[in-house]
Amino acid sequence: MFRIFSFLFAFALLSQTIFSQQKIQPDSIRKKMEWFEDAKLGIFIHWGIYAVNGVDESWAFYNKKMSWPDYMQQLKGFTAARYDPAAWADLIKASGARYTVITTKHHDGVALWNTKEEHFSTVKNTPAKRDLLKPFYEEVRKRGIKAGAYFSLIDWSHPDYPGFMKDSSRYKVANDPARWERFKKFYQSQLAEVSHQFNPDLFWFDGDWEHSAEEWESLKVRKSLLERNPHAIINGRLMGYGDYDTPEQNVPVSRPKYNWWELCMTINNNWGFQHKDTHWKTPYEIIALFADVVSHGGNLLLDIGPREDGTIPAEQVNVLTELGQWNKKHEKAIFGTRPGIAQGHFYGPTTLSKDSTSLFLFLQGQTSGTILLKGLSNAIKDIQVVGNGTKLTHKVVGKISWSPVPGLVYIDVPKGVQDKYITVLELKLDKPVRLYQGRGGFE
Ligand code: FHN
Repeated sequence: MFRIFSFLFAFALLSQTIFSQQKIQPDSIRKKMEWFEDAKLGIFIHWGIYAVNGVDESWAFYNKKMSWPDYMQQLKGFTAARYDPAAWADLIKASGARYTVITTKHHDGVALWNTKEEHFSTVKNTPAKRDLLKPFYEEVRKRGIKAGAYFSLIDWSHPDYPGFMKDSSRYKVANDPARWERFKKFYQSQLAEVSHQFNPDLFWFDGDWEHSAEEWESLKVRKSLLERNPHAIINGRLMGYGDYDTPEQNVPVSRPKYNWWELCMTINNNWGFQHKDTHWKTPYEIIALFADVVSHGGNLLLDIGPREDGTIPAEQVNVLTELGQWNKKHEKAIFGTRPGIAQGHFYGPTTLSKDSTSLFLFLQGQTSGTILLKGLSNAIKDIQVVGNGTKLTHKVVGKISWSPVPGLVYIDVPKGVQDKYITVLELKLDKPVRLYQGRGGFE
């Protein structure tokens, strides 16, 4: 009795936590989330004046690594002189990404479009002298890529925004509500500009942690964006009023509980361009993480940080290109798939086709030899190496004809069929996947 009570109590606590974070009922957004669920890969772009000196985007002055005036001096060096939005869009397309999200403004408050508000922008305050978003959105849309807008709620450069440095703020909302009202009006009109000028398919908020949902007026903001475009998707950083969860940098080790989620991750250690950061992940590492994310039902939003002149570092171009070639070869195992089977069945990432009659196994490194699959109740009709067509043989061992316990499946992976990065096997099943998770033996 005590155990049942403890279980119910723990369950109630857990649901309360989940529901207090996520205010939007999954069923009410299921339809509009379809493209997102199938998309799997997005390219994130952090572009701003921080690329001039290669310092932490906005955080450099907030964390007092440099003064705010010194940070803002970078406005003078931001030229976008070699910015080629068509080439950016080509690269994103080549990576296999189905959507992209670009910083319309980061926490430093510098807008990349021609804002009508009295505040910093690349148009008014930098030698670039132009709206950098419009041509980008046009180019990506021409290629059938969904267009997302990163928007920082925080604006540490705005005189009416409370937060400024890590150890000081301008004022407290409770002490000067009229000033906070002015800021809210300002940020909501900038957001309305983004919404009306670019009609993003996805709004990617950031920085909600500094204020409550009531202070930001999250619900009102959500409603106004959806009035303009009812199909727009809103990320989970609007104090509970978003559509999906956004872990950052760390790949979840088990499947998150949310219906939809997206891992945002850098290719080196920073979001924006930094000359000294050479800690690049390799294409293999990115592809392995990508397979892991998709296997857990998530999307990867992979970041690039262009230089101030608009050129993209060669290492980032290389990762996107290699990832794209791998995606092309393994398209059916990634895009439009559903999360795979639990780790106990197979120790590696897996995905399932939408009808779950194809099971895809992702083999780390240059795996060859015999691999094992446990608890698969289906008969396997056929096994092929994805993208090269080689048929593989397998055997089922230990099946007792009169018991529901399936046998162990051993698959032979010969040398020579391996992909340069991650090899994928497609197992065609007799019916939609059925898994056995009992304790084995005579049951
Ligand atoms: O503070 C930002 C950071 O600079 C970067 O933009 C990332 C991207 O997800 N988001 C914030 C922290 O969560």
